[in-house]
Amino acid sequence: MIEDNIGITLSEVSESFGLGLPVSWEHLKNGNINQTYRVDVITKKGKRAYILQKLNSNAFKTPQKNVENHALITKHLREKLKNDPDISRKTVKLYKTAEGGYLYTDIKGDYWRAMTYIYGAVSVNKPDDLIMRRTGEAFGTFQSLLSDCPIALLHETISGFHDTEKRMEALAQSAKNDKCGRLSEIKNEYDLLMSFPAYASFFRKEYDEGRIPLRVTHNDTKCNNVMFDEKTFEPLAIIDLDTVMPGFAAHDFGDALRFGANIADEDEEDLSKVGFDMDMFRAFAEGYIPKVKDSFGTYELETLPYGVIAMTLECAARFLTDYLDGDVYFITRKDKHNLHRAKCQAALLKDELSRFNEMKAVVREICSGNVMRRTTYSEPLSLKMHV
Ligand code: GN1
Ligand code: MG
Repeated sequence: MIEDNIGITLSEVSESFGLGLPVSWEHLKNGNINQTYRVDVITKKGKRAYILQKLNSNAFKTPQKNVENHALITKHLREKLKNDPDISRKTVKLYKTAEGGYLYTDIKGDYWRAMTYIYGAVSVNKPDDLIMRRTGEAFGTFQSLLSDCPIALLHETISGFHDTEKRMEALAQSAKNDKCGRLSEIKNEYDLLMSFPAYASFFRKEYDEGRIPLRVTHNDTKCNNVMFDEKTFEPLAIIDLDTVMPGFAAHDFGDALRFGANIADEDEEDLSKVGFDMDMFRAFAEGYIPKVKDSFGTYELETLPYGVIAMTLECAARFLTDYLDGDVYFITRKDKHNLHRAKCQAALLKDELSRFNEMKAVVREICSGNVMRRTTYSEPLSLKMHV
């Protein structure tokens, strides 16, 4: 929902970052948490676009940590990409206010930041196999470029963000409270999600027992968080760095597939349309694994498919929790939106579980270099229709 007087607020924010007065603006509606706008200002060199973003202070309690993480990651990436002629489109710069901070607080107390607008770039909501492969390459490259980023300097912007067990406990608590009287509507999904405690605890145990490391991970690896060149569909930059934190690589792998390998949309109401596409799984894995293979141990690579199950279970639980709590976290765009999202993720989870052994076999095949069947990729031009 666009708030009243947003044009005035955007002007004030834009000026406070020294960008000038916007002559036009557009609300970009991809995200479920923050509010994002493109503003156009007139400069001596002509019209220039920037991204202004209002941080969701319910999700992000300490916005200063978000911008500090963002600045740290960007500095690290810029150092790695310093010889790349297209560096300005491959990293997202944060602008400073006259006071020297990365945040501006408006009259209502909301926090804003200003960032680079990447020219000649698009994001994709419904990927095809080529986009999935390139999304895999992009997140694999991101992972590998950040492998030596000082993890101890990163803040936890949301505590326990991908602590799946904690998410399941929160769901159980919300069901117990049932403060909106919605529990009876979600009983089947609730019982289904609660029946997989071993998947919910899998990564915590693997880490506790020293079998997998913490890495700098993105934690929100939907394909629409990759910007692609609008002509070649080569990946440019990874955006939405709010949840870059110490985490498990398999969660990044899994979340990308939860979103991108679902044949249907994330909130599809017709559950007969929901399903997990193994060709998309293979395409993403063929992009991602070669980029990380040398730095991950064999065991860590084998855990990647568990990330798909854990992230789908967790996301279903989060949507269901928010439905029970009265839709207080995710932006909702239609009636019972969180309920539809949760049902869709639960249906996807069932299909993923039936494909789990196949997922493991594909990962093993790619890791061994002994590829039995490679995805044949679509032509880049056909992608236009998915944007
Ligand atoms: C949120 O706002 P967006 O779309 O980038 C959420 C993710 C969920 C996703 C589900 C900070 O991401 O964790 O997977 O919605 N981000 C946060 O679409 O909670
Ligand atoms: Mg996000």
